[in-house]
Amino acid sequence: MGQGSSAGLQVLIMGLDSAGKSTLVGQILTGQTVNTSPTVGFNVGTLELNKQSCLTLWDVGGQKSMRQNWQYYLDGCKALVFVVDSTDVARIPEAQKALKSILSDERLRGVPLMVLANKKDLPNSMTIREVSNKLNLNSYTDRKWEIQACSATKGLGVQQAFLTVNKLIKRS
Ligand code: G3D
Ligand code: MG
Repeated sequence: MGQGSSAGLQVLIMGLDSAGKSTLVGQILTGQTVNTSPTVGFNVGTLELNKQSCLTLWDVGGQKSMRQNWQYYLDGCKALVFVVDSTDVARIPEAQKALKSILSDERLRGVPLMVLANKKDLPNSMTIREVSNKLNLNSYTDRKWEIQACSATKGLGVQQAFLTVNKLIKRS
């Protein structure tokens, strides 16, 4: 991502395809549930939290074929938001591997991590404790991280999530 592309702090939104990344970004930027289609390339938008804080959100496509492109967005990244479909028990090992792989990149050293256990409106969604265990978050001792549940479609926990992201950046 280019340094001069925006004034905001660069925040990367990642996760497997269908986790709800584009819905989340649509919800926080417009306050509405937007129709999404599988993201090809990326979506970008600027979120003004308050007079002092402005986040530039990069929503990068999560399909397997896109993941090799993730590395191009890492320069200048101030926080990583990793979105998980908390109803998708079958794919959480894949999410764990994808997260581990991104975080092993030198450019993300010390960059804070926000994990969002999305789709909490659905029955059978895993608790944040379960998601946290399955993603092995306790192993990430060399960066600040947080996990919260949210529902991107209902807008639950979404505002709170980005306020936390901002705090993590300020403290990192
Ligand atoms: P992605 O950008 O991570 O690939 P999308 O994911 O934002 O495109 O969302 C994938 C699907 O999950 C969409 O459904 C979307 O409506 C749904 N979704 C996203 N967030 C939530 C949530 O919090 N709760 C529920 N119940 N569904 C959610 P479709 O049907 O369009 O594929
Ligand atoms: Mg998408």
